[in-house]
Amino acid sequence: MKHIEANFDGLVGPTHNYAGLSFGNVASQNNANAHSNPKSAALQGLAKMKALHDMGMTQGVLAPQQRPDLDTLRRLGFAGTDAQVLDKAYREAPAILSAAYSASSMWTANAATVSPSADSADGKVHFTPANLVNKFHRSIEPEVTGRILQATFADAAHFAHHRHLPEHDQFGDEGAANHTRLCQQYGDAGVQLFVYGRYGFDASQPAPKRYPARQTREASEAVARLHRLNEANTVFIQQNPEVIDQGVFHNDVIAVGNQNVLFYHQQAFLDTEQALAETRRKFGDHPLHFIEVPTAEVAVQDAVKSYLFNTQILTLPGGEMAIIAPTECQENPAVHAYLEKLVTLGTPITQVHYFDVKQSMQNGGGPACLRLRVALSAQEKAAVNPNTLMSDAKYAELTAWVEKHYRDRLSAEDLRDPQLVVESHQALDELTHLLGLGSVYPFQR
Ligand code: SUG
Repeated sequence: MKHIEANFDGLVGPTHNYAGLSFGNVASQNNANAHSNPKSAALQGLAKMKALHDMGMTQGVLAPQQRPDLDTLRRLGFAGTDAQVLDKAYREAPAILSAAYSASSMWTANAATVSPSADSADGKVHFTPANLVNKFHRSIEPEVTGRILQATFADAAHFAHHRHLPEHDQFGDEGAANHTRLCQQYGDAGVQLFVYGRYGFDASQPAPKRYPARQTREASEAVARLHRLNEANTVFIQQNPEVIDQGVFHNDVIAVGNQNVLFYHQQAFLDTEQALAETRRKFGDHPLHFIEVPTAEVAVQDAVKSYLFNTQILTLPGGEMAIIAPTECQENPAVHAYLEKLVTLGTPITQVHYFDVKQSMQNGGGPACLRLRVALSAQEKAAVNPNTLMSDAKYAELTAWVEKHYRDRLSAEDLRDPQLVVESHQALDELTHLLGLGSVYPFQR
């Protein structure tokens, strides 16, 4: 039976803005208060999805969150009509208002951790939404993320959905951004690599000093337990705290895997030798490619600026692997030279395709942040909500929907405009029909 890996990209929401909300994420901090262009952000995302669909990949769409999150603003004491709530928050706490408006759910690599059925003891595909507790604007995502995932993967015969982990920093969980799966073919049992930034319950262990480590080991272990994985098919690897302090806020900024390829920077992990030896042992006696990028060729700073590792590695229908990279990789001389060379090295990766996702990149989200991978059997794929799958018609529909509803410029001041709430709700209400999701948003309940 043929198994595939689908990419479910986050559709950029109508309130995409730059608010400098993510301490430790250099791009987010550098672009704080720049003007954003939600329309072009959403169209850039859709163009990437359509291109992957055209390459013969299975491509899905995950709906954005309802923003602004007025319930959260009210919970924080901003009272009155919607317009009054916005106005008070704008005057008294503009940073909280921007958080309530953030379109950060577009980075669906952080939506959840997903384990395919081939690895789980009960033969189901498991989903655990990430609690994202390290950043307030992201901590308000998991409830609705869970609903969107359930509406997309509804069939309980195939899909198991878990509640997000307890909302505390000791269980900080950032989802698939710190998780990658190695396997031969997608339907074969694989090895899941859980990469964490620190221990939540043992302060004597190494940890970064400048920027936060968002993922804890205990959170990774809890997700592996929930997903019914076992010792033989999991490896827990600590990220190098020094690179977190240089802006590597998720492991997917410094490493990415696909099938039998792990592509990573020399400085990515705390104890690389041990991590790779354990991975190789658990992977078994099959070809496995560790592609290590040396610091001498690409410095960590260049990796962070260009997002060389926040690329998608795809297995194309013909069996070759392609890298989907942001255009920033083309513009960075060291990174571009490395990629030109990589495709000639005799590894499974033979192609590089560049995409303009600048609107997302300026908030620290590359091609890989924008997608959640879900490996599926033919039967499981048939059980996915068909309205969420990309097709020529779906692309045309969603593009027209963006053109109709989205603004092409948002500044911090625009966030006090009550009309933006009305516009966003109208857009999202229509979207739930286009994607056949039912009433997933608070304003629809
Ligand atoms: O969580 N940026 C996101 C970027 C997430 C990237 N995801 C992965 N690497 N998988 C974050 O830091 C910025 C929002 C702002 O500043 O307006 C933001 O949330």
